[in-house]
Amino acid sequence: TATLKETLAAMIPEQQERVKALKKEHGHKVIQEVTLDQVYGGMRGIKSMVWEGSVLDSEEGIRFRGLTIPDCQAQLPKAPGGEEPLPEGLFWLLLTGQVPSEQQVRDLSAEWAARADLPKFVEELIDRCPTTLHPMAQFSLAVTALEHESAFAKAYAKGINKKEYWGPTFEDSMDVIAKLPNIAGRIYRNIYKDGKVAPIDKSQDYSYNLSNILGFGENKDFVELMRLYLTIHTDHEGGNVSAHTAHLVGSALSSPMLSLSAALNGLAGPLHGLANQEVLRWIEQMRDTIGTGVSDETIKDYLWKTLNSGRVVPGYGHAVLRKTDPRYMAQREFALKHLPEDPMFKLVSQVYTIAPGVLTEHGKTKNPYPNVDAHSGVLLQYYGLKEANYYTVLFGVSRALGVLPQLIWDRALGMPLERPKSFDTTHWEKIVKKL
Ligand code: FAM
Repeated sequence: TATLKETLAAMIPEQQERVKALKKEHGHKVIQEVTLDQVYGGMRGIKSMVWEGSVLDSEEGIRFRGLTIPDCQAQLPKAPGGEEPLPEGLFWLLLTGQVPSEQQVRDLSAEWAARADLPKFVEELIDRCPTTLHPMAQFSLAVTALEHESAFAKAYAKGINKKEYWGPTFEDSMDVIAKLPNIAGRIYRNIYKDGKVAPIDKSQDYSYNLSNILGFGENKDFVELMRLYLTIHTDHEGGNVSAHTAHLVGSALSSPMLSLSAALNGLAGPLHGLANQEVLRWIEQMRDTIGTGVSDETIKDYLWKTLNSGRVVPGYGHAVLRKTDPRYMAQREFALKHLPEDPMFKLVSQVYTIAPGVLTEHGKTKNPYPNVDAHSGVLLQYYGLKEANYYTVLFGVSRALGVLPQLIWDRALGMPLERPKSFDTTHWEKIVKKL
C-alpha cells in the first residue's frame, strides 16, 4: 500500500493546477465587503484564508475534509479492540482528503513510534525547567529546540528549489509530531510525578504511547479517551489563533518546529486553548463552594456571580460557532458511556442545561453554548489526570496534527508571505469619512 508521502506526492500536481486555474479564472472577483467594525473587531468573519483540512459551520460545527465528527468515528480505522478513531487516521484525512486503510494507519503509527526519540539536549532542556514554569511554556520551549533537527531549515540553507519545499516540511512535520508524546509526557512526569519516562512501545499506536508515558497506559478507557481527544482537537479551520499563527509564521518560511511552537504560544492563552484548564478550575471552585447535587437555582446564582465579577464563563461562547460544539457532544457521549455517575460530570451536565439561559439573559455573548473546552477536563480528572494546568498540553499535541498538514500544503502550493495592510486610527478616520 502507498505510504502517506507517496499518496501526498501523487496529489500535489493536480491541486497546484486546480488552484492555478481557479486564480486565473476568478482571481479578480470581489468576495465580500469589510466593515470598520470588523477591522477593530478582531477581523471576525473576514474571508481571507485558505485552509484545506476543515471548514467550520456556525450551526453544524466542524467538518474535517467534509466529514463530521460522527462520520470520522464511523469511518476512520480503530485500534484492535478499540471503538474510537485513531488520530493517525485523522492526520491522514486532513493531509490527503482520503480515509486511510487500516494498514496505512498501522504503518503511520509505526512510523511515528520509530521517529519518537528526542535529542539528548532537548530532554535535558525539559529536565532543567523549574516545575513552576507553566507546562505550555515548557512545551513550546521544547518544540522550538527541535529546530536543531529541522530538515527544512538545513535544506533552505543549502539552497533547495522552491518546488521541493514541501518534502522537508513533510519530514519535519512527521518528526515533530512523532516526538510530541515524549515531550508532553516528560513535562508531565517531571512536574507532577517521579520524572521517569516510559519508553515508546513500537508496536502500539500514538495515543497508547502518550497515555503510557503519562502513566495511564494500563487503563484501556483512558487510552480510548486519548484517541478521541487527540482526534477531535486537531483542527478547527484556519482563522483560530493557533492555526492562524502556524500559517502566518510558516509563511515566512520558518520551519515546522518554529511555526508549531508559535501556534502553541497562542493556544496557551485563556481565551483559546487554556480555557480547558480554566473550566476545570472553575467547576472545582463551584463544587467546593456550593457542593454537588445542588439545585438549578444555586448553579444559576453561581453563574451570575462569575459574570458580575467581570469574568467570562470558561468553556462557553465561540468566535464562530452559534450552537453547541459537536466536539463537546462527542465528549458528552463518551462520558454518558463511561462515567455517567461521576459527580463532576453530573455538575458539568447541569451547568449545560442552565448556562445558555443565563448567558442569553446576560446578553453579551453571541453564542451562549458550550465549546470543546467545557468538557475535556472533567473526563481527564475522572481517570486521575487531575492537574488542570497540564490540560492545554494535550490540546497542543492534537493541534499539531491539524496545523502541520496545512503548512505542508502551504509549501506545496507556494503560498506567499502573509502580509495584510494596517493603518493607524488617524488614517482610518480619514478613510471612513471619505466613504
Ligand atoms: N462568558 C461571559 N461573557 C462572554 C462569554 C462567556 N463565556 N463569551 C463571550 N462573552 C462576552 C465577550 O467577552 C464580549 O464582551 P465585551 O463586549 O465586553 O468585550 C461579548 O460577550 C461578545 O463576545 P462574542 O462576540 O460573543 O465572542 P468573541 O468572538 O469575541 O470571543 C471567545 C469568543 C471564545 C473568546 C469568548 O466566547 C470567550 O471568552 N469564552 C470563554 C473562554 C473560552 O471558553 N474560550 C475557549 C474557546 C474555544 F473554543 C477554544 O478556542 N479552545
